[in-house]
Amino acid sequence: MLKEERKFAPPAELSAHANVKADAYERAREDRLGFWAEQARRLSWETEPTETLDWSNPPFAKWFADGKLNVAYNCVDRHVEAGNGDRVAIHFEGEPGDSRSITYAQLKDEVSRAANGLIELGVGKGDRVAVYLPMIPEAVIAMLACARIGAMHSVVFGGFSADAIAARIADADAKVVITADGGYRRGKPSALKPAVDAAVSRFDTVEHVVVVRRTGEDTAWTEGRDVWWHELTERQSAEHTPEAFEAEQPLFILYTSGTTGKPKGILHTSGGYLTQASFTHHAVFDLKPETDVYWCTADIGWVTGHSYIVYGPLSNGATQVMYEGTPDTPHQGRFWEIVQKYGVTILYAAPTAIRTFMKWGDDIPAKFDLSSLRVLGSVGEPINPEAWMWYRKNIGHDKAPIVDTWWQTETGSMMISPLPGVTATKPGSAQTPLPGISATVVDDEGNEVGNGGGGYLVLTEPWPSMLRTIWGDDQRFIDTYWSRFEGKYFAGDGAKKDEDGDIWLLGRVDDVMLVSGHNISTTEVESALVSHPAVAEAAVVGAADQTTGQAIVAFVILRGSATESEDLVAELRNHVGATLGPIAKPKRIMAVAELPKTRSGKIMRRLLRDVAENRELGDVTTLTDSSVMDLIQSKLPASGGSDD
Ligand code: 6R9
Repeated sequence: MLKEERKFAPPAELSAHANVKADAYERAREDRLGFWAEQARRLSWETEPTETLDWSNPPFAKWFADGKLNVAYNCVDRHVEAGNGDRVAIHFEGEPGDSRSITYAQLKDEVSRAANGLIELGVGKGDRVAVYLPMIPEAVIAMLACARIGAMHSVVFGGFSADAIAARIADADAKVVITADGGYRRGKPSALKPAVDAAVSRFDTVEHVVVVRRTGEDTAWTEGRDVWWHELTERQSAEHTPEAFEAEQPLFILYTSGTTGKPKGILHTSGGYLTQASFTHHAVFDLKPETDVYWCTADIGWVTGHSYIVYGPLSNGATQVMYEGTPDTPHQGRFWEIVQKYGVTILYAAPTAIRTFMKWGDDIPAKFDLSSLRVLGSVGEPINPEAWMWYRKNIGHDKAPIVDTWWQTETGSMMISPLPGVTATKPGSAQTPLPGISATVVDDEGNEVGNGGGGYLVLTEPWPSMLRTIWGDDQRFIDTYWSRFEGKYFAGDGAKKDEDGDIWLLGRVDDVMLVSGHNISTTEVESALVSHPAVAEAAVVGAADQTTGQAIVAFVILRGSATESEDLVAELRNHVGATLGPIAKPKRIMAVAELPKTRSGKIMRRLLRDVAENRELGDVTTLTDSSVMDLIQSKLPASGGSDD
């Protein structure tokens, strides 16, 4: 087990004025449902709910079932009605350097026009709308317009292939697709509509494709089906009266493949989802809407973009930054330049980005004024202690607390995380279930492990923003999440509890390696590698091995000045051996320039396993950049590492 002794107390000033203090844990423990009923009152309901949870038919939950609300009203109109119409909702920063700030009053008009536009196209309550857009404000507006009229959005990552779009359109039976001519990525316009055209041509069920003009490049056009977003919305009224829907009205479907298998359409509904997204955003980031400038760098097509760009921050009346492009365009300091420009106070990013910044070097963020930052967040993967410390020192200047937030598409919102004004944080640990959340670690038989023990992460009580099912497949919902351990939600992640009972995430259980009868977590070996000064990022997999069952194969990205050599490989192996014990020493270590990642930055170890075992690559449709795999494969001798 990796040992971590460091601990950082919350800043006194932040603690004194924290939105949520230590007593919240106590209150939630005493009366969990009462606690959530109280959080639901953060929202504006047309009909206040009197019921909190209906768990009479597990695992199908209903939260706040007799309440009625409009999600878009909660994210937009009510802030205008409260006198905050002039507050900026979104500072948009385009990759080429164009920028535009949208106030809540303007957002209300835009969302209303878009809602009226969708109605004109025949979209109504319960219909599905696929959204395939770059990171531009229209993505937020489109999602809220759907919510406003009770239609469900299904956002597909901009950049997925035509096949991936088609599979998602078909599964959800979407009747309208909202896309753009393109977006800017890495300094160039990158077309989006051709992939939509290719996907949509396979169905006769898609009635309209609405196209936002972003790049102005020539775009093929299907008369009668295609509609320009600006033409559609400009002819609409900016008035639209939001109808209140039942709390369990479906809000969206979001497909997750995780890192394996056929995508699952995760279904989220309205009242419970918004309650927890709003509460966690308020609690975990300590957002003060009057003074904070919040920035979540996630893509809108990832659940993090849904809950922490759209629904959480907007329901809380936040001012936020939205950035279209990549962190290295036009230079590797782009993120820090944006923090400086807008005086960003709260930053939420993924470990993969943080490790990349670490690789690029400390001198880059050092050139910018980052003194406005007061809370830093991490999400998407376990953050290695080394990357955590780098983030704290070079971005947070040793003062901003880091909140490592564990959650999933399925959980809808954050579940395990420090509270910045309460928790003494530990590098690499997500630590404690949030108030109102019940999570623990169990062994193979489903028995809770004691402190110091390891096993599987489970959630033991329902929570408001839980997925309600897998779209069209209740049985798969039951099988995937509720069958492994009786009465408990199986998250699919390995975890351990340290001596204080704090939770450490150890990676997906599908990725756990079995070496000579020992379970070894990918996260721990990767963290040990990253703690060596020559390594910026690492991915390890278990590859079939005749003597040990599986052998550990490591792919590493070296830091700026380091170069691959036999000596370095030997040193890294010994370093892992010294940190974790000889059993965890990788059998092979290869330096690579890039690792295969999903669009949300998760390493696709499954593909690395294919490489390490000399197999043909499995499904690569959710990979950000498929050329990465060619590079990695070209490094391997034809015999690969496998003994087969
Ligand atoms: C929000 C999101 C979910 C999986 C999850 C876990 C990993 C996310 C993490 C983390 C360790 C964290 N994960 N946050 N692991 N520490 N703070 O990422 O949703 O894309 O559905 O992925 O991501 O493995 O099970 P999603």
